[in-house]
Amino acid sequence: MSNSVGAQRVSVIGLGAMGTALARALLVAGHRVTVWNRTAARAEPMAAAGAALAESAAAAMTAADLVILCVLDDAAVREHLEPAADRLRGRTVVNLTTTTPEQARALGRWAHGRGIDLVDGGIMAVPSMIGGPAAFVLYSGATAAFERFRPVLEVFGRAEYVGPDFGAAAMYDLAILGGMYSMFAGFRQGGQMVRTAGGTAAHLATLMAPFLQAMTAMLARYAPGIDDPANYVPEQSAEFTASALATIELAAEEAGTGSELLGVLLRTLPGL
Ligand code: FVH
Repeated sequence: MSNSVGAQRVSVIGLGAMGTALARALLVAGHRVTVWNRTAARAEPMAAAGAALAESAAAAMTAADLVILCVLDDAAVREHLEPAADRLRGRTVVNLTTTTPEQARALGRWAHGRGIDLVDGGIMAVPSMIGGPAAFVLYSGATAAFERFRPVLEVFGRAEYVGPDFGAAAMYDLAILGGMYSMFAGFRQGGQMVRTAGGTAAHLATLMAPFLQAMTAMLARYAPGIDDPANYVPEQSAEFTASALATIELAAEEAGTGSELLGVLLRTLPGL
């Protein structure tokens, strides 16, 4: 056992790539795990690893005090939770399915009205990272239920509780992913640009990665510009930022690589 609360009865519904990794981590930590997956064959490896197979999603929900869902989307979550509302009363449901904040809030209101403790989660890891040092999971919603099961949830990775608003974990999750995709879009733009100068995206990656890593320190310094813009004094003025972006936009146009991304940045980024 890797946690101090002893073995807990935990059910995992959904054994895709991520649900399987979660169930495995729970087994490794010594918990009594019941699993269910829509396609039964996909659950067999987990049975071989020591999990109990439930005959239905409803049976999995009554087999544990803590029920974890990790299925495709909000519709799949609803499909299984709604008919099981009576069985779930008094239990904790942790939904690790990616949904929007509003979907998470609607599910939270639904659960609250039926005496179910809902904790919504956003997994900041790919399946192979689960249980490893770099994985972390954002949680929000029912505070006491989260604290009660925190030692169990920590087997997946660091557990970051971001508040009682059911939608908060999804909001942070999607905000972080938005930052990640913006970085990839910038790299794609840059890769296309350096190729017109005889370079390669592979070489650019070796140069851009350490620079961007150093720039991440700027996020915390820039945060007051978003949290408290009236009192924020930028280190780099709006004029400087606009001029830098206009130069990159012009270079992209000269290179013939398309410059839509820079246009968006010019419209959205004030001084840093
Ligand atoms: N994989 C990842 O890296 C990301 C990391 C961040 C969080 N996501 C979210 O986790 C949810 C599940 O993702 P997954 O990677 O496990 O996805 P799949 O391997 O495609 O498995 C999907 C499972 O969902 C089941 N499923 C789909 N529709 C239904 C339904 N209507 N009723 C019941 N289960 C359903 C599917 O079952 P089956 O196809 O095997 O029968 C799989 O178990 C997801 O929200 C990610 O955004 C993962």
